[in-house]
Order: sequence, then C-alpha cells, then structure tokens
Amino acid sequence: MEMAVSTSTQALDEFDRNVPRICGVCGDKATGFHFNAMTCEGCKGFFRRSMKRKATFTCPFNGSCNITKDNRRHCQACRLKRCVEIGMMKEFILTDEEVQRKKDLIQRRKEEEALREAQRPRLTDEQQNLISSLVEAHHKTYDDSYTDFARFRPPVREGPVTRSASRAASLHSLSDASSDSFSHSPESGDSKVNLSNLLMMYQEQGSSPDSAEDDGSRLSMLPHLADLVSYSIQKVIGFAKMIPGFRDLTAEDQIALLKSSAIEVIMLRSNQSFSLEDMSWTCGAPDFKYCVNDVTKAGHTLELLEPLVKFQVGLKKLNLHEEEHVLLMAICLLSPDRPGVQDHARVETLQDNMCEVLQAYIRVNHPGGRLLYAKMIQKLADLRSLNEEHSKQYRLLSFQPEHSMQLTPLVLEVFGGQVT
Ligand code: VDX
Repeated sequence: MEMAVSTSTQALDEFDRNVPRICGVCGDKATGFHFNAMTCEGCKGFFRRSMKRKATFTCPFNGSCNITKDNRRHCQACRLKRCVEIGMMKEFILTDEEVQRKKDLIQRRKEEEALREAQRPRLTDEQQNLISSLVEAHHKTYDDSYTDFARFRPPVREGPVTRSASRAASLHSLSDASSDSFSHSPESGDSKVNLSNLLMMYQEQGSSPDSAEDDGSRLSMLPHLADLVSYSIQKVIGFAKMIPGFRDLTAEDQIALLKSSAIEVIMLRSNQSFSLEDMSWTCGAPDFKYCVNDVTKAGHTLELLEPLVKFQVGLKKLNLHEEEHVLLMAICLLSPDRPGVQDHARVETLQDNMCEVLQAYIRVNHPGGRLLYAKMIQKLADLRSLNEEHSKQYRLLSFQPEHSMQLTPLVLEVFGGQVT
C-alpha cells in the first residue's frame, strides 16, 4: 500500500517542474528520473555500468559511507547500495537494441514534425506585406489614448432620457409617413423638393416655444459627437489612403467609396473602444464614455442604436485579431457595389484580393476559425442596414438648420449637406 502511494506520487513529481532536482544518491544536481529514481547523470551512468558488468563491490570501510557529490567515486559499494535504496531498478535499463529503437523513434518524430511544419499552409510574402501595411496604417490613424478627444467641443449630458428619445421617435414617424417620396432615391436631384416639404411639415408640427429648452431638442451631445465623427472621418480617410491600391483609383471613385462607407468603417473601428461590461464606447476619461442614451442626445433613436449596440456586441465576441480587424475595415471600404463607383471591376479586384488574404490568414493563424470568415462577411451585411438606418436619421437631423449648424463642414460634405 505504502509502496503504491509513493510510486504514484513519484510519477506525478516528474511532471512537477518545482520538484527539487537533487540526486537521491549523491546530492548533486539531478537531471530527471533514471531507472526509477531522481539522480544526476553520474549516478545514472554508474548504476547502468555496474548492472551491465554485473559488478560486485566491497566497501573498504564499514559499509555505511555517506555518499556526496565529491566523494561518490571513493566507495562504489556504498554508492550502489544507495542506488538500490532509493529505488533504482536494473529492470529499467534498456538493452542496446532498445536504446537504438528509442533513438530511432525520437528521430522519426522529429522528422515528421519538420515535415508537418514545412507543409503547413503559409501566407505569401505579398499577403504578409499587405497585412503589415494595413496594420501599420491603422496604428497611424487610431490612437488608443484618445487624448485628442479633449479638443472636441465638450460633451453635455442634460435633459430627460425618455422625452429626448420620444421626441426623436416622433421625427421618425414623420419620415415613415412620407417615405415613398424620397427614401428610395437619396441621390436623386428632385429629392430636394421633398426634403424641403418634409422640413416644413416638421417645423409646422414641431416644438412649441415653451418646450424647446428642456425636452432634449437641444441635442446636447451633438457638438461633441459631431466632432468625434468628423475627427474619425479624417482618420478613416488617412487609413484609406494607405490601403495598397486605393490611391491608384480615380479621385471620384475614392470619394464615392469614402462617402458611402465612412459611417460603416467608423462603426467598425469604434469596436476597439466598445466594452462588453458596460455596453458603451469607453475612450479614456469618464467624459468620453458613450452609452446609448448619450447618442440619443445627438438626435438618433433606438431604431439605429439598438441594432448598432447588438452589432458591437456580436463583433466584439468574434475576438478578432488586429490583422482581421484591419482587413475587415479595408474590405468594407473597398466594396465595389457602392453608389457612384465607376471602375467597379478595379475596386472588386482589390476587394477580392483582401478577402483572399483574410481567408488565408484565418486558415493559417486563427485556430478554431473555421466559421470566422463567414461571420465576418455577415458583419458587412449588418453594416449595410446600419448605414441605411443612419442615413435616414442623419437626413432628418440635417434638415433642421438649428441642428445641422452643429455639424462640421467635413461631416456635411461626407454625409450630405443640409437643405438649402
Ligand atoms: O473608438 O449622425 C472611433 C474612435 C473611438 C470612439 C468612436 C465611437 C463611436 C461611436 C460612439 C469612434 C458614439 C456614437 C457613434 C458611435 C459610432 C456611430 C455612432 C459616433 C467614432 C453615431 C450613430 C454616429 C452619429 C453621427 C451623426 C450625429 C453625424 O472612430
């Protein structure tokens, strides 16, 4: 019984890196278990040689020598006796043939591993370079310290939650009522007429003077978030310009791509600051932490914000590598099917190439990423409908001069100008 226990603990010890590695025979530094006991290389060899020679030793002293690292050569008899005492067994000694077989096995395993490593799918240098460029471009345009945010017009969190949201919702029913007049062709020239009509309708049934200041119509977060988005658009432009191939497109195509994808890329990049713990975008200082309620104070409704937060949660849970995150932004930006893109084929070639790189990257570097590519492409589809909903809500905002005046020239240029 006792024997069984000590053997099993010894076996466990072998896996325990913290076990003192001291030779049980002489106290020298041990190299592991040899013939069933923890010993140094010297005592291991001594035991094997003694057994092979079937040597018999006699102690020149009284048969009870204390074996140490320094005197272990003095008395072979007591050294061997000590070997047996600590459990070394001749049955554990391999024959020459067994030693050879063991060596062969180790060699074969090494060769197999080398072969596997050589056969492992790899990214081409060109693919590797593309990824490096995108990662570098992102690092140059996304500052994790968020220190620039202090330069934006300050965030103001005032006004009741519900009224502000319901006010925004009433804007919505207005848009639904007249949707067939403009929603299908946002770019068409005659939309202006409808937009003006809509604006007039809104103003007629709009805020009464007494409720104007405290019902959230001031959109207290709009200046700050408009500046945040304006700043982010600049960063997205900087990122786009560093995507290999983007600068070679015509200026018109570059602009068409940026105008239609900017909000999507912003939503994508913002995932880096999104936190699952508090379901908000956390950008350093407490002032720069944005929750859904804050965004309603910039004129948006739950009809956008609920799916937007869902999107952020789903994206966050994909736990993308930075390489995948930047590739997804580049793929989003280089979508050939955006309104106004002329050289569709060229954009498609660029996008296809990046999709290939993304798939290869996942296959090679993302263990358990079998379904990841498909899930990422689904996120691009989600972004399209978020874009659609944002456009709708932005349009309502931009119709109201008192709100559109809070936007920046860049935001107005990229998302579309106010009614004139
Ligand atoms: O990650 O219609 C990134 C940089 C940081 C922070 C960040 C967060 C993005 C957020 C949180 C970035 C606040 C609300 C935003 C959201 C993305 C889109 C959403 C800005 C921007 C709003 C619906 C956008 C409204 C814009 C407008 C008022 C013009 O770049």
